[in-house]
Amino acid sequence: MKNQFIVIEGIEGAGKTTAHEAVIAILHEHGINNLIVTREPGGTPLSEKLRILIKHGVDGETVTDKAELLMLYAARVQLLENVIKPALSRGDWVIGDRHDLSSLAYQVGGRGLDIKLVNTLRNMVLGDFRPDLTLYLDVKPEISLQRILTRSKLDRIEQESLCFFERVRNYYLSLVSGDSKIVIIDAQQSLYEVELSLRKILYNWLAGKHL
Ligand code: T5A
Repeated sequence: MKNQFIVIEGIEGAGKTTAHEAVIAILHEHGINNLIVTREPGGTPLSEKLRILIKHGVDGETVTDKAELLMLYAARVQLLENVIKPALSRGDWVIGDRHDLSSLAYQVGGRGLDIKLVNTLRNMVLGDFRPDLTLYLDVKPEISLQRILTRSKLDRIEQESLCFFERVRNYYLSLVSGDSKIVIIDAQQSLYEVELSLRKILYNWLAGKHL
């Protein structure tokens, strides 16, 4: 199999960071060592600055939903053109912590922005570039938010209501069904069981079997 772009998606506390490590280990077991990891928003010097603005805003000023969307796509196009596409051209594998699906789930599903606006921006910025495989970790917000409550300080988006994360999750679920390049994983299982699921999916996928 030629090098691929694999993305891990899900709401806060779904276990993406943990899954990332499992995916890398599984690829190593297949002799795939030429890989890079990315995160969104972030992953380039400019995108990391935008990440701070997206997550924390600026004191005394409301971040509008449209400004949030534009910052996310500015960060994404920097990462795509300066890191992801060059890596894929070199023959490296790319493992992404979030990509474009997050904007549909959070900005359309969560914030309620018009899908036509997001699709127009998406087509202009990304064209037809899409991940080869997306692993969507599905978990109820009431469970995942419990997992992140131990953090000392929640950021601007993490402070959103349970209803917001329910809308995000429902939108994810609506996008996942019917897309053969997105696989859903039950992230309410134990960490061990999630890793077993990832292992099974990736072994089949790498062997070219239908998912
Ligand atoms: N955003 C991002 C948008 O709104 N639109 C976009 O287009 C994009 C790209 C990014 C923020 O930006 C928003 C979404 C986000 O709000 P971030 O810090 O990168 O910010 O946030 P997340 O990506 O959500 O990262 P988190 O760390 O919050 O979630 P993870 O990575 O899914 O969770 P993880 O792996 O760190 O696990 C959290 C805790 O839960 C435990 C772990 O051990 C850890 O302690 N855990 C489990 N415990 C029991 N059972 C399991 N199965 C567990 N899985 C994990």
